[in-house]
Amino acid sequence: ATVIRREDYAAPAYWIRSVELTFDLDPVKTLVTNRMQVERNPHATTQTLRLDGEDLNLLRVLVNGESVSFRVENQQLVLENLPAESFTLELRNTCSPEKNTQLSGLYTSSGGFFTQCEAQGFRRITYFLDRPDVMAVYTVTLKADRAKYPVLLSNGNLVEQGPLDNGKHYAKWHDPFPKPSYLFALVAAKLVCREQKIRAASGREHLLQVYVRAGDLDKTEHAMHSLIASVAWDERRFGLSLDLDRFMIVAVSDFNMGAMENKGLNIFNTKYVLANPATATDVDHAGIESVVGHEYFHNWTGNRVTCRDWFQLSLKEGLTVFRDQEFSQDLAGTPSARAVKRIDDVRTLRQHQFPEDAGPMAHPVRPDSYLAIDNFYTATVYDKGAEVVRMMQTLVGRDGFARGMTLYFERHDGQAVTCDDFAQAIADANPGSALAHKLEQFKRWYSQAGTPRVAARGLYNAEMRTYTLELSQHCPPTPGQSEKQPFVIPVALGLVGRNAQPLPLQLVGENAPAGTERVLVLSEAAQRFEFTGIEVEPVPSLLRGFSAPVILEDTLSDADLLTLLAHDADPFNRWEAGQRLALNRLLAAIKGDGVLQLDGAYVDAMRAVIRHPALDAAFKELVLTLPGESYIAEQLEEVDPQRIHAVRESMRLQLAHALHAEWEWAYEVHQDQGGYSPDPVSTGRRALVSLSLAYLCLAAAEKQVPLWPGKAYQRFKDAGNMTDRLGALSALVGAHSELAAPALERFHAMFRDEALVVDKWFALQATAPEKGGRVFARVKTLMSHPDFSLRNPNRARSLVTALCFSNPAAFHRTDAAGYVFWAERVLELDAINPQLAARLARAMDRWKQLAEPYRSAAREAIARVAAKGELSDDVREIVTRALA
Ligand code: HT7
Ligand code: ZN
Repeated sequence: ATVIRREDYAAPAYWIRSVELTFDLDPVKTLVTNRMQVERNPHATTQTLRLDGEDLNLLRVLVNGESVSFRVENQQLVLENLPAESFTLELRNTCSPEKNTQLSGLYTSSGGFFTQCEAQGFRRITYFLDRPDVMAVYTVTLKADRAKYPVLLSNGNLVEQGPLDNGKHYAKWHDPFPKPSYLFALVAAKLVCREQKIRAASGREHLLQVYVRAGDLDKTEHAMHSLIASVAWDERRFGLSLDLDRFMIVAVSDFNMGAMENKGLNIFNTKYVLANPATATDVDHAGIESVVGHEYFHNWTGNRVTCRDWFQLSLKEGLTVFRDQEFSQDLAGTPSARAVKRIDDVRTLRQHQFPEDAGPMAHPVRPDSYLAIDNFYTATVYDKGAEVVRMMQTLVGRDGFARGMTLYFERHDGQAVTCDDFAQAIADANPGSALAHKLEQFKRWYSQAGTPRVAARGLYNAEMRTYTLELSQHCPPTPGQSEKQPFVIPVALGLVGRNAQPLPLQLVGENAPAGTERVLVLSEAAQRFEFTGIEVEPVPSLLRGFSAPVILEDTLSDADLLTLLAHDADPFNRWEAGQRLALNRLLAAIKGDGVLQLDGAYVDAMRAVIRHPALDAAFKELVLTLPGESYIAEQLEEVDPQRIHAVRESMRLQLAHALHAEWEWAYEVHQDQGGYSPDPVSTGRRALVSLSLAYLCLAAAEKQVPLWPGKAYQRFKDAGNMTDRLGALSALVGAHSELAAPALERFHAMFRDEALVVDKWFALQATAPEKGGRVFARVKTLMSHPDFSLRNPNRARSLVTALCFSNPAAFHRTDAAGYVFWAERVLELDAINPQLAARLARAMDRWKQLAEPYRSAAREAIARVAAKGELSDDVREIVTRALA
């Protein structure tokens, strides 16, 4: 195990300009012939060529057609005494796709062949300079049994195909765009496809294809629709068009992540392709839209311009997440629907990235070192990276950002570049902007880890009619970074009058107000901003739209928060005020005597939200959903997961009773009219109906009244779509109703052949609110269910990951049984699929925050994993950091 450091980057000693690959596909032993045109890098200091290779059987090495001497050491093929300038290097090797349970490289799934090469899977197919700055033109010939593998796909254009002897056939593909090896892909399988021709705004015609297994064709319409929308959006918003005649998506049921942006041949986890109203929820539909968009957008941000090295991963991932978030917001349309999407994205960031930034795996958006690069496909690189790009847009404006993107492609199309190159292009296209003035300081967002805290204090001077806002920032230490320099933080704000009107914002020294919303730039450790002409004492609405990934520490009172909840013109801050009202009550009880007594002010405010005539159902549902247990835990110095669970459950129950009439009303008036459509309005209505039903069942369970559980069971049986069916089932399970067990049984019987629905069945049980250890016991029983397997990542996640990450009260037990379960699963998985094992290992990241007896038991479990001799680098990196 070697630590790789960013500061050690050096260009390769050789370039590979083109590759001809031939695959004789066989599950047991696939033969790979690899002919490369290699060129010496005149600037390199060494003449030794070291090609990466892993789990390969090397058969032959020829240089310009002649045998040469070579050696294999440390998973590298080493060649010396090579010709002075350019030469042909031909290799032959075999690999075993069927034995490849890691799902990295070439592997089999449901009887077909698939590849996953990012980040370092190509070296598990053949020896290569497997690094993103080596870009080559690929020509690929696939040979395979025709009956078993009728579809043969690779990147680019199909140039030839035909029959071969012995029932085999072949296909030859050529990709004209030079690409790094991580973007290579092949598929050989029995598949069918939905296809559609489109004419882009540029006038060029393209063939779009979505490949799936034969029974799944009726679940491809939404993915195709999302792909068409993605092509149109990138042309409209950024002037970026599709550069290929054919663009393919292939669904595979064994996949470590969501999807992969291989050039012209995206490979997707089935979860992000397959959907119809009967099997997929609204959330699934939204996930498909954003992942299809994300992978498509990578064609420019990632493929045409790629990363120089893996430390620059956020160059493509942060930017592409930003682009897919903007895409979904633009498709959502109305300001309210856009805000709902933004709230959702911020919730994700807070749930995953904030804890990461506060734990042992904290790292900068552009990390400095790694042991296993697969461990750095993180919320920080993706989601915080997207926030960094969003802040750039906030600082230069939407048009300025589009100009910056244009300059970025003018400068770097066809290159492998760095995060610095990207930021430079955005700044250079906007010379007068705050970004350009403070670019070096702004780039601390790339180099400093940790979530900054911004403290805000406002002082109103009624006599002078001024309002002074004092802002200060500090960032807590993170592993390896004890001191932090100030960040450039855009703070979008408005001032709300007590009588609800937005106040004009004029800083002292300015001639006129600059509207009722503006962006302040906090770049010092502390700064004051003085507004003039403020006629009434305002309530500050800070960080509107979550304009920076920071934790805001202000002094807003309950009354201030109630004002913002009722009147803020910014929907994000309106939601935020509602969450903070709930959080304040939860935290007071958790830190106090553990008893929460809901007050009239909060209940009345929530009642007003539910009954509000102008608010969208989707927004109401977000306001009325209490902060999650993990998010609550992040606000505490010392965490007792059982206490958090008890207090939150008590608040849910009181809300269920206090607003009973409102839940009934909301349930009745938001019922679907007409057929299913996953648009934002219908989605919001369904979400509010499901939330109402959950509260109604909860209230009924306590009073042992069967009316609402009965209605929920009926709705579960009669539902016309999966969103309503799962909503009703989840209401029964969440209330521990007697009807939950028969409903679960019925659900399984209905969908036993739909793998993605069976995943939901497992996940629902693993995330049910814990009551007396029943949920944990059920998960252990489900481990032996005939449908359960650790080998399929979706299935493993649906039960094991769901329990360990999403059900704190079931996982963190005083008898430590949850931790023992975790350690056993991590070790078991590590032998099959280290990437997946390492992700599960991270369930213990925040162990140091736990109260006793959890803390000691957690440390012991982590130490037990770390003590195991044969650990993968992936898991070793996680547990070593956790124990440090
Ligand atoms: N760029 C893709 C990353 C990815 C991946 C990384 C490691 C191991 C397996 C993987 N599958 C896909 C996904 C994306 O961000 O678009
Ligand atoms: Zn991506």
